[in-house]
Amino acid sequence: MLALMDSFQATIDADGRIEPRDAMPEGYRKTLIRQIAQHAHSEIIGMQPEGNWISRTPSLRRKAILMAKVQDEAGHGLYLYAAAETLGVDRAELLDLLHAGKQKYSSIFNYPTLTWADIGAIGWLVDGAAIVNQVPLCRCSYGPYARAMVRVCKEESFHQRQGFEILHTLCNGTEAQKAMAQDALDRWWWPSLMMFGPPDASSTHSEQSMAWGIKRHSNDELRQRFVDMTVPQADVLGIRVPDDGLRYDEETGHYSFTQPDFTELYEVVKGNGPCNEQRLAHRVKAHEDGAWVREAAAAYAGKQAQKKASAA
Ligand code: FAQ
Repeated sequence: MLALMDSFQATIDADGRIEPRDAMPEGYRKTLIRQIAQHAHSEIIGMQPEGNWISRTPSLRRKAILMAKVQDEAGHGLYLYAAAETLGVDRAELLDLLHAGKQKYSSIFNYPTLTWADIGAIGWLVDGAAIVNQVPLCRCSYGPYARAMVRVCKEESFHQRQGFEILHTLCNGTEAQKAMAQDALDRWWWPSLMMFGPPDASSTHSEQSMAWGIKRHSNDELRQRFVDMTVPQADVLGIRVPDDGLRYDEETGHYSFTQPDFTELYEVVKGNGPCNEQRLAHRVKAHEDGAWVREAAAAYAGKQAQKKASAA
């Protein structure tokens, strides 16, 4: 066993990939299950805030685009549950844990989408933050997670552009439309910064996850990267990031900015955000309503297996 663990460490040290059949410490396996499951749950719960606008898009073109985007998020959830299953868990088990409130999903999806501009803000800011967080995960030390991330990131960058384009249209429309875009930025800016997790000093998992090559950058490094990328985009839109402390530092080449109120993040993660109850109740109902589909698929697979066995 010691030799097997030596080979795990040697692979990590050489920046190689750990594959499902390789030996791995139990802590590594558990950390990956926690993070990948949380990520998968975020993708499927993340369909709800945007799904809320599919029947109310301003045009047929916008409806087709939004439906495709929401469907992509479902696909991301599926790749991620499949990646988690390579670690020896079952997706049904992970969903039960989500429904029982024992596994988390991203805090960001507990905020409401009040106007059409919020759909633009989700694409621009939330998918934008997701890209900043997930591009380094394409180099994660666990092979199946890293490979899933490559395709996810390609799709997320398309999502980010569609969100930006919605806001660009609004910002070049009437005064009322531009005000709607500003209001969306005002409400989504701080929750987007919180998506990167607690500050490094309070992050429980970062140090170990970075040593194992699961995370490549700390929460604060990625938050900074997101601010540096996004502020010039807000300038292009002609709307203002709601932070009086925002300054560009010529010397460092980075923006200094006000940190979000992390007590709000902890409250939302604990279940006290504006939409936590609604999101989970909707998810549980969708799961229960879909039981007959799962049962039918299992019955069909059983019949096919029987047919194959009797033909052999
Ligand atoms: N929300 O020690 P750390 C998307 C928890 S996908 C909720 O720093 P870690 C696509 C954390 O789990 C968005 N909980 O943790 C899309 C831990 O609690 P635990 C999801 C949070 O894991 C777009 C505790 O706090 N992306 O947006 C949050 O090292 C549009 C201590 O934190 C991913 O999941 C939070 N924001 O770093 C879909 C990416 N932050 O488990 C639809 C992969 C922290 O000990 C529409 N995940 N916590 O009970 C990651 O990169 C990491 O897991 C972090 C957290 C960075 C999220």
